[in-house]
Amino acid sequence: MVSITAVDNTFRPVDEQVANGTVIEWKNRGRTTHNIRPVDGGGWGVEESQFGPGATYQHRFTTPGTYGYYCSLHGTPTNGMVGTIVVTR
Ligand SMILES: [Cu+2]
Repeated sequence: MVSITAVDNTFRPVDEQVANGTVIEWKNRGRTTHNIRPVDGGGWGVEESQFGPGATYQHRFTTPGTYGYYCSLHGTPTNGMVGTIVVTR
């Protein structure tokens, strides 16, 4: 499993590369609520109602590619609280 931390107001690390099939866990270590929204859709991610301080969210990507995401409360698809997952073969 690979861990990504959400703080106020960035994801750390911003860019992460994982092998296909790896579980990724995001943990909110900030004091405020965040969310995770995929830039290109796809049905993964978590809404702020489920991602308050201390909450975790896990997802496993099963298709290689580049997956951008962002927190819509503190960013846009291209700016602010954004991150990228690169899934390799
Ligand atoms: Cu946020």
